[in-house]
Amino acid sequence: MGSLGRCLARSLLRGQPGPSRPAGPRCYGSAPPELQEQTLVLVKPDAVQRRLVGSVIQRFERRGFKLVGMKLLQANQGILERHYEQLRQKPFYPVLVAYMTSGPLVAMVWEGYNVVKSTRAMVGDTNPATAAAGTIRGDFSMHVSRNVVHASDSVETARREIGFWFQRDELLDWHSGDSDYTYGP
Ligand code: DAT
Ligand code: MG
Repeated sequence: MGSLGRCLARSLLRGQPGPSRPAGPRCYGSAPPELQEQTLVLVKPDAVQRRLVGSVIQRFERRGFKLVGMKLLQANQGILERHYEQLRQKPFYPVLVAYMTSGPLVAMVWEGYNVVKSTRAMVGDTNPATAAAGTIRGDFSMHVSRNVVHASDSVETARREIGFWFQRDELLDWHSGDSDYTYGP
């Protein structure tokens, strides 16, 4: 029986009384909500210019998170005004928007258990000078104005930001074959 058949069989079994859910591959549709947390990651224009896109993606893949949306685009002022609304009063805001619209960036949505918190830890401090070695900013950048990536800072912010950058039908609902090895029963 293929994995689709096994998933189907399990979801039928789940409806019956008896022992708890059998061990084995988890069916995507049955994944509990905490495994479906999502966050927005932007690979900023400096990182695209420096050919760092693959290195950033590799870190999230290695960690076990699942890529559910990705696109290359040149952002316009409108989307950046919404994305960085909280920073409008900051002195660096005009320069930040000019830089973020200056060239292509890669927008991605990553999914998994505690992905928002884990991603912030993987990205490191806003200022690369204080970002720990081993973090993306700590390994790939020097100055706060060119700190390689953006990552949502809370589950609620992630929900809002994903809505700015992606249409619902641009996010894929797919079963990741390695989930039996990255999550317990
Ligand atoms: P983070 O990206 O870690 O969530 P933030 O939301 O405070 O940090 O700021 C958003 C971005 O603004 C940050 O990634 C880089 C830029 N930025 C922040 N402080 C800055 C500063 N003092 N000078 C220039 N750019 C700055
Ligand atoms: Mg922020």
